Amino acid sequence: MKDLKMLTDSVIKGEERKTTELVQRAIEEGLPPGKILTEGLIPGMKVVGERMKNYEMYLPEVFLSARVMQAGIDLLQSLNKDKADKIELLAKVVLGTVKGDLHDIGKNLVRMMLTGAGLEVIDLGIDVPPEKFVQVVKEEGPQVLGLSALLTTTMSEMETTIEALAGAGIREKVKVIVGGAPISLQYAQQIGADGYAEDAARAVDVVKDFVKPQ
Ligand code: B1M
Repeated sequence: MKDLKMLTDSVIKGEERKTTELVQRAIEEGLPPGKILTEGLIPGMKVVGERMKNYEMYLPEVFLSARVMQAGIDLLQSLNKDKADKIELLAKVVLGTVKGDLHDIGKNLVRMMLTGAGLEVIDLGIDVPPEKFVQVVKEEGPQVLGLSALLTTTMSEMETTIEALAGAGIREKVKVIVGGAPISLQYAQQIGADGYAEDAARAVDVVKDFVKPQ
């Protein structure tokens, strides 16, 4: 496949079978999964986001594109899993999308990249309330907690979650990394997070830095 534009278009159009076929073909042709993701699938969601903002695409179509994007990511992940199994697990990360927020594509990418990098990830899914994060951090004792938010209306739940960790007396036991489209380094610092990553690849760097032997 000369370029990945066909793949980008199939995400925009919400064509599931075509998308998975193109991802499969790209893999067979030896393209690196990271390239398929960043130059094929993600640009498609970017266009969908712009069209959504301009009222050129509505929720049912956005849902379709999101499902197709996830199918493409799942295929890439199945490829990555084989590699991850051979790597010794570095540390444990609890991950989730905060309360009130149903967006999970970016969070799933973060999970996929962390897993691929040899970390054990406990994914709590979407719409996760602060008390659930606290409970799982207590039970599982992860070194890192990852919070994702895509809405300006839900990003404050990150701060609420950090406060809940402090309230439960476990804030110092876990490093907190935050990310998602409306989040910035400045915001992360403002709410007392330990780290911020702009994308899934950088999230791996930040988490690895957290858990590296001192
Ligand atoms: Co929603 N949505 N959505 N949506 N949606 C956005 C976020 C929006 C920007 C669209 C727009 O208007 N242009 C807008 C938010 C505006 C705002 O808050 N200011 C919006 C809105 C308004 C809404 C609804 C309110 C719409 C409505 O109902 N009227 C509603 C809210 C539902 C809810 O959550 N309660 C809603 C619903 C939906 C769908 C369900 C239809 C669907 C989500 C499906 C799903 O996730 N399973 C959806 C989608 C698909 C989008 C857009 C188009 C794409 C998001 C996405 O998956 N991007 C989005 C527009 C956009 O972002 N361009 C939009 C691709 C993904 C790879 O990127 O998630 O940013 P992203 O993840 C990145 C980084 O952010 C980072 O790494 C990832 C990539 O490497 N990252 C982390 C993410 N989490 C991280 C965690 C980390 C580190 C990095 O550490 C832990």
